[in-house]
Amino acid sequence: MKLIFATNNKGKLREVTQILKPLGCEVIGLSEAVGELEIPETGNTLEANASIKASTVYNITGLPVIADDSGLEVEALSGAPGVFSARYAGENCSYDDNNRKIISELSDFPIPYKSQFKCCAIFFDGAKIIQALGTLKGELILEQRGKNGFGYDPLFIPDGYEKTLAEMSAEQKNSISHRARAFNSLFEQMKSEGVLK
Ligand code: ITT
Repeated sequence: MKLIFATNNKGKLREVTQILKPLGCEVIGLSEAVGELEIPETGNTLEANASIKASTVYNITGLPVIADDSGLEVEALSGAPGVFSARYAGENCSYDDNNRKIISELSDFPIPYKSQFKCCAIFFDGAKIIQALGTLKGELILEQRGKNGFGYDPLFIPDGYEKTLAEMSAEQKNSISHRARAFNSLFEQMKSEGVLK
């Protein structure tokens, strides 16, 4: 089955392509499917934003779409950056800007810096909407370690591990990540609802 993934995030596209390959799905990114498109994320929740991305791209293409809205919640920061994870340090900021901002804000707090990644994955084909949530709990460190992955990966050590997500291989991150959990669960539901062809 061919699916359009309503994302401009190359890190997400790489991960989800790998997660869905064994399930026989071909994933096409937004730039390949429709060219340049920025979708305003006006929702207050991951679910609302994932749904906005999926329905916007379905309305343009008329093809089955998957989307994900995801973010990092830091306990000491009362759940921030949450839905604002992508632009925590401001519009058009880099991953490095976001990581530096988190480091500077957390330096006033005692360790451990308990946190969790969340991912809301969604499927929409004009008729059916299916949704799944994945979570990964861990702790942040105040120095960036590792070059793999994207976003906050260099600061995040999953519970039960010593490496940051950015020090893990793509396969290892995909075996435990919030995104893999969300998309594997989404596909279980798609199979049982008969939309996976
Ligand atoms: P699209 O909306 O085009 O999919 P985006 O990067 O704007 O791309 P989100 O609005 O869902 O996506 O924001 C997710 C942000 O949360 C992302 O930019 C990272 O900063 C962070 N994030 C999400 N998943 C992550 C992961 O697996 N590792 C590290 N950071 C992650």
